[in-house]
Amino acid sequence: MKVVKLEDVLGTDQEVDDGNWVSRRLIFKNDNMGYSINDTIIRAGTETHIWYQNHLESVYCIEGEGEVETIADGKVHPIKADTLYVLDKNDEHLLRATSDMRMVCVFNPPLTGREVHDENGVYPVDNS
Ligand code: 9YT
Repeated sequence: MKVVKLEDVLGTDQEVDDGNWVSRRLIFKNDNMGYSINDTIIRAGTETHIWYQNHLESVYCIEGEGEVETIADGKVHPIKADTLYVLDKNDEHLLRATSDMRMVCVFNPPLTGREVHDENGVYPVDNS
């Protein structure tokens, strides 16, 4: 087994800053677990368009407050600590943070570790 500490990821290339958010990538594809896990901070006052067409993602909020608007139905889902949202239909959405939000993000298939969003809020499919 292995133990991964956030402090060992900070300041390395496993810490990916996309402006609206900074994603600390704890395990990813090379760990061969079939999923990846990030500890991500969504910065206060931001709105991010996200549409993971190639990945399923579950997001557990452990700090902060904000909301998710699902584009297909226009529903707004308040998110705060101890709330999990599950993008089980590759849902296109807008993520808005009222305060800094700390999220535990699980991706299937796993991220390679270096992804940032493209202009449509998508991470590319990894065929390697
Ligand atoms: C919650 C969310 O999807 N934020 C965007 C960043 C992404 N989850 C990541 O790579 O950690």
